Amino acid sequence: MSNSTWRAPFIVIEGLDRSGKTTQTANLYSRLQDEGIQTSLHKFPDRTTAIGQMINAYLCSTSELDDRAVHLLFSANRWELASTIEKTVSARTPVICDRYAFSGIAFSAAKVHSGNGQPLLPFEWCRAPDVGLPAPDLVLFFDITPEQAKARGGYGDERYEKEEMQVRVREMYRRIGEEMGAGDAPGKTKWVVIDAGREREVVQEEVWNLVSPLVKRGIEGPLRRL
Ligand code: T5A
Ligand code: NA
Repeated sequence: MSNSTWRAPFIVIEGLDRSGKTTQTANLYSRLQDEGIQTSLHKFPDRTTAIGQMINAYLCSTSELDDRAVHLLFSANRWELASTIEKTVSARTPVICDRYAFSGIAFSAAKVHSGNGQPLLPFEWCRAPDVGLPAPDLVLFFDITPEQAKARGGYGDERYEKEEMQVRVREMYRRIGEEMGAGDAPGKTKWVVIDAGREREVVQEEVWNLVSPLVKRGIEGPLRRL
């Protein structure tokens, strides 16, 4: 780019458990590196920080936390990295995140009372703590059916890896995606649904075709906020 005001993009890969996010972010990272493009890769929850360790203990069920408290920890875990993300894209290094605020909303808003099946936390309450975080330029939402996820060896032992939960999470992501719209308007986050139930290589190619032009072109204008 000739203009001196451009910055690098902020790209998020979101999706259901077992949809292949970590596989594809790792692949994307090394493919960009092969082309000489250094990127900054992050994963949420970032289990390495003090807050991340509390989240990890909760997910592994070695600790119990109030649902609101853990929701705020997930958000705080993103705020810990907010200024780093901002500085990195300004310094023209693309940022790629494996999960972000959309996971925060989708998983918390999908929780229900065990007795009556009613939602535990209002959707808008779940959204609030992330308002003001850096907004991604592109979100790739990895969609997969619970049946396809099961075929990948099933869910693990972590707290949210249960089929009924995943069905509700998928519904929440659908709602978030609808609210974002196609996002093709300039200055809006673009939300793209990826059919993540296909072969690794097919998903890989689609991801590459969406991400590489953005990385190579750069973004005009400042990072926006959620
Ligand atoms: N959470 C997270 C919240 O509640 N609030 C928040 O704010 C945030 C950020 C942990 C949990 O935290 C919740 C959401 C989660 O429940 P995590 O650490 O991202 O989040 O979860 P992980 O368990 O690490 O990751 P996932 O289970 O989501 O898996 P991935 O990354 O989607 O999938 P991946 O790449 O590890 O692949 C899963 C398996 O499938 C195979 C892989 O080899 C692997 O065995 N696979 C494929 N198989 C066939 N075809 C393909 N195309 C395949 N791609 C991968
Ligand atoms: Na993962």
